[in-house]
Order: sequence, then C-alpha cells, then structure tokens
Amino acid sequence: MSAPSDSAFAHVVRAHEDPILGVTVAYNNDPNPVKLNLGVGAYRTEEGKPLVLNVVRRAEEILVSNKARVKEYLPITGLAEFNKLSAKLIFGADSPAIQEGRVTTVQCLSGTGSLRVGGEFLARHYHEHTIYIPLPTWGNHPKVFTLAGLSVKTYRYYDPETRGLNFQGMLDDLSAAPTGAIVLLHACAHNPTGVDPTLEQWEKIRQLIRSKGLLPFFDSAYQGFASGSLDADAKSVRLFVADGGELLMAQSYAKNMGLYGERVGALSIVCRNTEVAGRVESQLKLVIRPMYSSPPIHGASIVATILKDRQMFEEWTIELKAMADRIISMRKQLFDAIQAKGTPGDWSHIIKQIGMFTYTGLNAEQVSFMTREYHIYMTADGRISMAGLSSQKVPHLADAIHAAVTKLA
Ligand code: PGU
Repeated sequence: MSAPSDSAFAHVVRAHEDPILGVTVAYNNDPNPVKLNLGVGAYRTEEGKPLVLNVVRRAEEILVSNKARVKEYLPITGLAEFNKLSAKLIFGADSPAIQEGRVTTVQCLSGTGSLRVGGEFLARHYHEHTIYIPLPTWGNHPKVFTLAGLSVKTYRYYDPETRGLNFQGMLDDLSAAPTGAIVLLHACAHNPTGVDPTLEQWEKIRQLIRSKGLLPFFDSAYQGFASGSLDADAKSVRLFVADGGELLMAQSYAKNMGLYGERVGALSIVCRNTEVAGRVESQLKLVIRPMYSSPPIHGASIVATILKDRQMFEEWTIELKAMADRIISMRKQLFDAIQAKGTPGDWSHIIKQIGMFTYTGLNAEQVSFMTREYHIYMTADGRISMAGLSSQKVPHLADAIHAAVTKLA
C-alpha cells in the first residue's frame, strides 16, 4: 500500500524547456534590466514593446460594437468567409485553382495547427508517409510531422560555408527521394536561415518536384515579412499552383497580422478537381473533429473583417510594410555597428538574409557566453530575431557579438 502522499506521477521526469519558447522563460527569469530577448520570432516596436496593429484594433471595435454577433460554435472547418479570403490572399485574387473550385480551405489553430492537421490528413489518406524537411528548419517541424504519423527525413538546404542556399545539395536530395514523397517548403523568409531560393531556382525546384511526382507542402508563416509585399512573398507558391498540380498550404496570421496568441491560420489543399476537393474536405473534418472539434471565432473574425474591406486591407499592407522595413533597417544598423567595431569575419549575411531572422553563424558556446555576460537571449543555433531588436539596443548587441567572436574564436 502506498502512502496517500505518493503521486501516481512520481516517475514522471522533468522535460527540457522548448528550444525556442524556453528562451522566453529564461529571459523572463532574468532580473537584469539590460536583458534583451532575441529568441522568439515576435515583432517588437522601436520601444521594445509588442505591437497590436491599428487596423486590428479597429476591426475588434467593429466586432465588439456589432450586437448581432453571437458566440455560437463555428462549423468544424471554421469561418467560411475567412477561409475564402485566406485562399485568395496566398494564391492570388485571380487564381485559376480557386476559380475552378478545386481548393479546399479549413481554418486551423495558426500555422502549427494547420501543419498538424495537414500532416494527419496525409498520414491517413496519402500513400507515401515520408516527408522531407529542409536542414535546418523550424525546430517544431519534425515533432509536428512525427506525431501526425509521418516519417521525417531531411534535404540539404543551407551551406554554412557560403551562408547561402545549398541549391545543388537540395536538388540532389530531392532527386533521390522516393516518388510521391512529401516535401516541406518554406514559402518565404526561411526560418531559421533567412535564405530563400531565387525565383529562377524556385522554377527549377518546381520542375524537379513535378517531374518526380513529389507532393509539395508549403509553410507560409511570414507572408509580407520578407519583402514587405504580400504578393511578392507568395510568388513561390503561385508558381506551383499555376501548373495545375496539387499541394498543401499552411498559413499563419501570427506574424503578418500580429495575431500570435489568437491562433489564426488556415490549411488549404489544392486538388486536381472540385470532386476530389470536396471529398478531401469531408475527410479533413474527420481529422479536426476529435482533435479540437472546431476552431475559435474571434481571431478569424478579425482577419475576415480586414481582408474583405478594401480600405482596411490597404491600411494593413501599410502597417505590414512598416514592420518589414523596420526589420530591414535593424539589419543595416547591426551590420554597420559590427563593421565599425572591426569584428573579425564577414558579416554581410546580416544584410543579405531576409525575413525575421539572422542566422549569425555564432556557435552554442558563443551564444551562452552572450547570455551569461550580456543578458542577450537567443536560440542555441545562433539565430537572432531581428524583429526583437531596436536602435537603442544595437550597440549592446554589437558589443556582445564582438566579445563572443574575439574571446571564443
Ligand atoms: N512555421 C514556421 C516556419 C514558423 O517559424 C512558425 C513560428 C510557425 C510555423 C508556427 O507559427 P504559429 O504561431 O503556430 O502560427 N515560429 C516562431 C514562433 C515561435 C515558435 O517556435 O512557435 C519562431 O520563433 O520560430
């Protein structure tokens, strides 16, 4: 007989903190006022504060003042209007696939939930269970897809020597993949490297994927953040839709609308024809229903309110461009500060890489030195979120990088 104080869970071992979200936990526990969180990819203003977009505030006011709105359950597939507008946003207003009615879109719990639902659908209904993800990639990708029931393999993507794309390695690995294998592609602003293929390279990747009958699964978490233009950042995806082939698309509004905690996203599956799309949607409902039944209403209503109104949409694109531009200006300022200090090495990748992150090339030892001595928090792979930086903090970061590089070569 065990004593009443003995826990049924006494054997449970403490798990490690998440490699990305755990950085915020460590940051929150640090009492030092100079501390700086460059871990999580979340936008901060020049004052270092989280930002709620003006257009989002306005949409919320409209929603709150509309007394006809109720809190009934959404359908399993979410808010129909949101789904339509989301497909239009990523595939383009004039997308033939949408006009031909062969796209099914379901509202999911942000980007992560969309990837998970897509992964489980594939594990149940697609003949090939291997998914190829880039090396490196967002740390949650392998966990999401493994738990969805897929088997995860990697393809070469980043070349540490050039700090650019290993294009030939990527093509070779995808050529060697079994026919039908799933390929995860970052639509733009690759996380963590900030390195994207050029449009010409995308076209070669497309040809290879289609000729081998591989199935593309796009992850779009940063539409608008790479270039400041929603359409420019969707070009890779639209190349693949234009050829009439099939694909999966996971969209997140966490970053580009600043809706992080609202958990708003969408999974679209582009199918050969309407008939197939309808049957696919019926099966997506069977994936979602036992998982969380139906998605939340508030965030999707905000997105729909903004996307369907021309003026609010315009206002959003201006605010989005301002966020993208501030990140680009942080790149320039950090690069200049490091140059001015004469820090050894070539740091031009800071201005060449795009999107939210710089993949600095700093090693785990240098990162932990910067955290210990300078209270700068970042992921152990040397990734820094440029969106978390401000002009005022640039000198402190440049000092830390200089010290890390010169003391721990
Ligand atoms: N896909 C990629 C490529 C991402 O970078 C992220 C978020 C997601 C999907 C998931 O975003 P949702 O919030 O579910 O829409 N990555 C950020 C945020 C922190 C995290 O790890 O979730 C990051 O810092 O890498």
